[in-house]
Amino acid sequence: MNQDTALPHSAAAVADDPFTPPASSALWRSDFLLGAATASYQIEGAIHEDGRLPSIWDTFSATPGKVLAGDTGAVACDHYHRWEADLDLLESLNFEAYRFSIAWPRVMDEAGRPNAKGIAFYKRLLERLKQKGVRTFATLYHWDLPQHLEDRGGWLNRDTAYRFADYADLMSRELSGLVDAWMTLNEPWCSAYLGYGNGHHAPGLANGRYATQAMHHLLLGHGLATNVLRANDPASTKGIVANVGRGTADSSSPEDVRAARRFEVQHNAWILDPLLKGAYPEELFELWPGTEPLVLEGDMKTISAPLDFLGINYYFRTNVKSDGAHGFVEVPLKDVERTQMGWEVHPDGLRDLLIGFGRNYENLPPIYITENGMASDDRVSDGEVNDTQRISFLKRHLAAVDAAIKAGVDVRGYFVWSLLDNFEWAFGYERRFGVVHVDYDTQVRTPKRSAELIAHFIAQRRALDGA
Ligand code: IFM
Repeated sequence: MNQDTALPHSAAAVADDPFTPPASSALWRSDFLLGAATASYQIEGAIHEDGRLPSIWDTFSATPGKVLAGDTGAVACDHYHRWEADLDLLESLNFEAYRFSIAWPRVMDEAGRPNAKGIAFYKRLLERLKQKGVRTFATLYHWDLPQHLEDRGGWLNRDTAYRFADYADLMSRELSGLVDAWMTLNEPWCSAYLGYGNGHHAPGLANGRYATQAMHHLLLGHGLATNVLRANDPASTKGIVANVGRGTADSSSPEDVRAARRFEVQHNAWILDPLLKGAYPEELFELWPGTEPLVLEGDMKTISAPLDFLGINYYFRTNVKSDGAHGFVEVPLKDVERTQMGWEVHPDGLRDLLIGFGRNYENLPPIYITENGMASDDRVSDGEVNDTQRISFLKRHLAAVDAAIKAGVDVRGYFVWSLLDNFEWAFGYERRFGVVHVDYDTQVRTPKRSAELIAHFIAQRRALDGA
């Protein structure tokens, strides 16, 4: 087992530890999993290697004006070639679990036949994680749809949901026994709304009706894939990951309170209601009249198949007021702490959402916080990165998780976003979310102080546990 003492700057980093949770925190329980997360397109690079096909993000990022500074994922963190060293780094930071995603265009050809070289990459990765005793959380879809499927309509085409189930079938036969937890989709809200509703993400379409139809096919794909995963890999757990947003009202007027509720309907209930209640929230279509998707008989039953866990990604809150009609408009708060993304730091939002989900969904499955973190303009100085805002951010969000657990919500683990600085979609490489700094010219990795403090906390837990 790696000790935190093996870290380059750990003695200095932990001398005045501003991170470790208080003894009363539920996070000291050794069965509360602490992990780090990444996603294929954001770290792998090697987009033309070993038979990988183009994805919608290759196309989108190569389109002028779509991504800041014209950045693309062509090289990213070069993880496809550096995966062994990256897993050694993960281990040296004492992370107990690793959440990563599989690139669909790497593992299947246009006819749906397996691509042995692409599959072998993920097999090697998983086998190495198993050797290291790291729990494996694999996401099937973190936004890199094969371009040939987009050319046939992408998520607007119902057939894509069935192709997704075929892909889940292949992966769960090939990787059975190596994955502890499967996640079908990462953040369907982003795929549907940013991809098809406002065009900020690939494939870059902007139409409200498209967004709801794409969401329906994404969720259908999730339900079909979940059944397949259950049949092929019964020992693993199966879930889905939703990004959730906290909306608060700018005033106590009934209109503003309704606007805040509708913000959360649009961000949260749009996904969680079909999954956990088997129906879309009616208020969604009051907010967006005339956008009801085409739903076939049996779809909602497929979508609401039981989940073993729910992944929750949380980043910030949005303060809103009524738009004078059915919806909401953002009223940015002044004098609040923000991150490099401009997102407000609001840990209470995570606590309140978790407690609210517990009340609203009587069949709420166990929860993992599958992403939480922040971007800052981190620089290496004398070989170190002192990311003080992130340390405080993570500590406060972990305290919010602890508060939710104490209020009765079953939260089983927490993954920091992200292990590495990486390709932050439309913002390219400028926004740094990693607990490990990446120099994109040299590909040198430098653990930030936040990483060292997390490693130190996990080492303390292990020591107490006698591990
Ligand atoms: O980088 C993304 C990730 O891919 C999905 N969730 C939000 C992160 C930060 O924007």
